Amino acid sequence: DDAGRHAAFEARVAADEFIEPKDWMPEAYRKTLIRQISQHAHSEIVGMLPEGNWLTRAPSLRRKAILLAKIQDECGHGLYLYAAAETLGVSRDEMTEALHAGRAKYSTIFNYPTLTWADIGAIGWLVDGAAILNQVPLQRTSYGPYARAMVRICKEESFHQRQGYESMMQLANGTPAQQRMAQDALDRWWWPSLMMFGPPDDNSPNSAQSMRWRIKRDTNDKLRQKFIDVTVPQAQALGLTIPDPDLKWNPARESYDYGAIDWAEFYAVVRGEGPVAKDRIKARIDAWESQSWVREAAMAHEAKRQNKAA
Ligand code: FAQ
Repeated sequence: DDAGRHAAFEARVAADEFIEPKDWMPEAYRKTLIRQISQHAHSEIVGMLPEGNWLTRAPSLRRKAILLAKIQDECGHGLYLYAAAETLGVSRDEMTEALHAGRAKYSTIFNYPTLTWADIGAIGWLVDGAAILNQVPLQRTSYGPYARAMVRICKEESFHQRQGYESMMQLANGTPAQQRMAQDALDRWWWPSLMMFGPPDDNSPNSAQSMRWRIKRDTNDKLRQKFIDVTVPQAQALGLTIPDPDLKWNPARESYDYGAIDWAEFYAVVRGEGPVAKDRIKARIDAWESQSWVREAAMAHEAKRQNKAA
């Protein structure tokens, strides 16, 4: 009966077993996973746009090759994640439709513009750095296909973070103009990066249930603090200043205290009011429409192949 299946499900989750696509699961568990995984997939795909903005203007062949590879990795991450969400009974087309119609969310961070080349380094260092901290625990999330997708994604994000930091090192040790550019990028990306972890725990409606179901393995605030603690020494090593006058080591907590995050800005961006939110969705819709011939050609080719086989 339903109560029995429910209890068995809860016991398996509590024992850290993976739940697989054909296993029974509560409808709310399925829904919250579709929500989180599809948002995550959309973030990877929309996340290609700010970086794509600099592809034709990368300062050297080496930097261009690295950036191309990184953007292609993000596309691959989106594909693994869409495939993981599809195992829960939602189609790729439904998810795409929801994104284009403004019904699906994607990370707030990708609604900010990439104004200079240093932003590409800052994204690798800070945005991929934040993404890794959030995603390493997700390798042990309770839904098997999501957890397995995260393993490869984390390996690639780790390379992305390193290349971003290396690029920042070059700028931070460069000419005064390059140093100013690096500092300006840190100034603009620092606070939005902290917002990637989501609202504070006491204002995070999904956290309690997602933690109980072991979809999330750590809370938003805990991961945000961890990110700050690992990133501050990295900024110091670059000789850059984190734009937070209240940032201070707290020996009792063995962590950094930090200043107030502008949550009004966060919620405005979540509502779709980010600086370049409209351009991002327009770019996705334009790509979907102008590339429809590729999908049609692939379908026609497959139909021909099947005819031949028959
Ligand atoms: N942006 O109750 P909670 C990347 C929403 S990394 C937009 O705390 P939850 C790599 C939240 O959905 C970025 N919305 O929610 C890359 C919820 O609304 P809903 C993607 C946000 O789910 C690097 C409401 O606020 N990573 O792409 C945000 O328990 C470079 C209440 O929040 C992931 O998606 C936000 N920042 O915790 C690519 C990681 N924060 O859905 C290219 C997986 C919260 O009820 C270049 N996701 N909201 O309508 C997660 O870990 C979680 O979903 C959280 C949010 C932690 C993001």
